Parts: sequence; structure tokens; C-alpha cells
Amino acid sequence: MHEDAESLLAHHPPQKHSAWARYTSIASKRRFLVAVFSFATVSFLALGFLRSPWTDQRSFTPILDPQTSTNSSTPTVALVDPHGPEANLIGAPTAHFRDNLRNDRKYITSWISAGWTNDVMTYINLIYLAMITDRIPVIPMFTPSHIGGAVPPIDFGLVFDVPRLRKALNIPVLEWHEVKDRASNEVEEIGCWNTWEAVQKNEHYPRRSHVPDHLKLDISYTKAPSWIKTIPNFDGDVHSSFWALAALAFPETRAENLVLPLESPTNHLLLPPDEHMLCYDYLYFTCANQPYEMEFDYSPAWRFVGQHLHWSPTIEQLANQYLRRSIGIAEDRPTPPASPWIAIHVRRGDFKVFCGEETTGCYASLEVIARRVEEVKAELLQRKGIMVEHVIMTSDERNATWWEEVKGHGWYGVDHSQTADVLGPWYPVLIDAAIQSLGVGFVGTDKSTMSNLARRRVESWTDGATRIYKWGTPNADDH
Ligand SMILES: Nc1nc2c(ncn2[C@@H]2O[C@H](COP(=O)(O)OP(=O)(O)O)[C@@H](O)[C@H]2O)c(=O)[nH]1
Ligand SMILES: [Mg+2]
Repeated sequence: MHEDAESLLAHHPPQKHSAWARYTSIASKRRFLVAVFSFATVSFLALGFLRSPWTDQRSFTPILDPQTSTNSSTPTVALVDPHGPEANLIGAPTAHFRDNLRNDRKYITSWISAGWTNDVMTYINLIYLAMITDRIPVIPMFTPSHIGGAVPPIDFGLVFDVPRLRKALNIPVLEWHEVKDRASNEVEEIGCWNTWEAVQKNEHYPRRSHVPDHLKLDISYTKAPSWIKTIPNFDGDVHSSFWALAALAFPETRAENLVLPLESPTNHLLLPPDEHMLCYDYLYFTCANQPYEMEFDYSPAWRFVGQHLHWSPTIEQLANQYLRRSIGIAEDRPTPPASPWIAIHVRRGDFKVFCGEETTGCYASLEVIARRVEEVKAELLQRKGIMVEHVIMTSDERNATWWEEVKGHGWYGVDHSQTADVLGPWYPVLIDAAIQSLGVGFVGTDKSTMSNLARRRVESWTDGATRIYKWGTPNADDH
């Protein structure tokens, strides 16, 4: 599905309890924008303060910055996050990334190349690989896919709470814009491992990604050995194994597997895989034990990294604000804890390709989904004594009749008719993904990574009740 977000959103009908009617004039739209950003900024600052090292010293190790502690009788102690950029880079972002790398640190990076949720999972895999190779992950930006290719990238750290992640994992985590100046036009050569050609036979090139263009990297790729493949010689799968990739991060195995690299496209250089900034073309299809492992309870990438990746304060505040507006609670009031809610994610859009021409009977009906909603409600009541009051639907479906049916079930929609215009094209999906994950329960669509991550978040964050409905044939979810 490569529709742009605006056309997606334009087809969402106004919701019964929506307060958007108040914001239809341009003047009030502007007021809304100011209000959203003021609220988000104040909340951001407030949350930032609450989480700052000044208020939470138990889990935070202050390190003494020698440059600011000159007088021994009254030392000025600067609290530098030992896992942040100050402690793990030479200084402010530089025109060449190499000028900012410390010689006593080793780094690792990789690129993205799919739908947004797949890209989130890819960065989770990168951070997990960083942990097992003892390297510092340097995370690039998110580049657009389903929201329209011309949309500018968005920082990982705008979407997710990186300081909280560093603290939870107790390792450094950096973003590329902290290393290399975003404004730099300096093209830099680097050698990376090409995993894509080692795991599949159809595409005779490393996995393609827009990220190296944004970072101005001219990459010479070395084909990884075929033993990185999780299921040897099996054409039906393209996964590689974390520890096989990790082995290539260490000098002996690296040296044994060097082959003639591919020429870098711009400066035509041949470079072996970089040892300081280790890089792999693509880590989405990476697992410890079995393909598509993040669907399974034991997934190490989820357990050791994914579950600790929380929304940034800004995204979380926006999600709560949209949610309150959906269910008709004043936007400036907190969602009452006495009004527990659950979310549904119905993934349609480009999933049509799995159906052929006729989608009736292929896509699950709302009645089928309602059965799982009732199961979630019953489980929450039985297991936790929680009475669910609100059900919030999120979906990429644009059909207005379908949304009317959703309302007919007493479920609320999220009104994104103005979101892309007011906040930007990234925000409908970011807000919906956050809403999907913040309730006491969740019902999602089989085969959707967006649904799967929401399910995992609800389970990991609130021990919530979840169900995934099956689809594809009329009786697919009958069980
Ligand atoms: N705003 C919004 N966008 C959605 C929703 N469901 C799907 N999309 C769009 O479709 C994309 C689906 O791709 P991806 O995130 O990789 O998840 P997957 O394809 O379901 O595994 C999302 O990233 C969104 O851009 C939804 O409920 N709300
Ligand atoms: Mg996808």
C-alpha cells in the first residue's frame, strides 16, 4: 500500500463524539496547533524533568566531567549520561562521521527497507545485535513508506524515548544525527556486510535502502558467507541468525570470511567491512532460533530490547489527547482510570493482495472481530476485575460505510481528518500505533507486524488481554 496519508485520512468519516467540529475554521486550526504543541512541549519538559538524572539518581551513574571540576574544594559535578552522546562521541555532530567516533569505542549500524513497523523491528534487531557484539548502536532515521515516499524522514528519538531505553538497557544508544551533522553534504566511504545476497537468490544486490542516501554514505559491500542463513539452502526463507552475524563482528571470523568487495557506487572504492562503525545492509530478517521470531514469546530481540522501547513523551501525550477526544472526554483532562479501554487494529489497505479481487469473506467481518473483543473483555473481567468501557478502532480502511458499521458496534474511531495537515504525515500512524498499545487490551489482525507489536506491547506493559483474529477465508477465525 503506497497511498499517501492525506487521501487515507480524507476518507475517514467524522466520528460521533469527535471534537473536530470545533476546529474546522483556519483560525481555530491554528489555535489547535498552538495548543497541541504547547501541551506537548510542556508535557515533554515536565516528563523530561521527572525522568532527569537530577531526580532519579538511584539508577543513574553520574560521571565527573574533568573539564568542569577544576576546583577541588568546590567541585562542580556535571552529570553526563554515561550512555548518551557526550560520553560516547568526541563532541557535537561533525561533517564527517568518522571525526566524531572515539577510538576507545566500537559502533554498529544498519539500514531500513520496509513498512514502518517492520522498520521499528529492524532497529530493535540492530540494538539487540549491538548488545551481543558489545558495540554501540547508532540508529538512523525513519524513512517513509506507506505514508508517501516524498515525506521527509523523522528521527527515531522523536518517536521513541531513547534516554529511557538507554537507562533500561544500561548500554549506550546513539542516533546518527548526533554523530554526523544533518546539514553535512560530505559523502563518506564505508565498507559494510551484504547479508541480503547471502540469504536469497532472486535479487543480485545488497538490500536497497534510502538511509545511506540521507546519511551521504558511499558503501562498498562485502558479501556475507552463506552460513549466516538460519535454514541452510532453503529458498523459502531469507532469515539470518543473530549469532552468525555477531561472529562476523569479531576479528578472527571476519578475517576468515573476507572476499572481494563490491565497488562503492560513487567513488568506486573497494573496502572491507568497517571495524570501527560495523554495518550490515539489513537486519529485519534476523532471528535467534526461527523466522519471524518476534511473534513468539521467547523472542530475545523483543524481551531484551523491544519491550523497553517506549513512546516518546510527545507521542504518548498526543495518543492520550486523541483518545480522549475520540471517547468524548475533555482533552485537557486525564483519561479516568475508571474508564478502561481497549483498542482494535484492523489492517486492510495493501493486504488486499492476499485476497485477490473479492475481499468479501477474505477480510474478517466486524462480527468476527467482535467475538474476539468480547473474549478480551471477558478475560479482563475474570483475570483482573476490569470492566472495559470503551473500544477504540484503528485501521487503514478508508471505506466510509465500513466506518459507519464500526460506530454501529458502539466502537469509537480516531479522527485523523486533520492530523496530517496539522501535525505532519507521520502522525496518523504514530498516534494510532501508540493508541493500539496503551489500553488494557488489544485485538489485532493476523499477519500484520503493526498488530503484532501492539499485542506484544500491551502484554509486556500492562499484562493486558490480547487476541489476534485470523482472516483470508470466510471461516478462518472460527475456533
Ligand atoms: N494511521 C494508520 N495507518 C495504518 C494503520 N494500519 C496500517 N497503516 C499504514 O500501513 C502501514 C503498514 O505497514 P507496517 O507498519 O509495516 O505494518 P504491516 O504491513 O501491517 O505489517 C503502517 O505503517 C501505516 O502507514 C492504522 O491503523 N492507522
Ligand atoms: Mg509491513
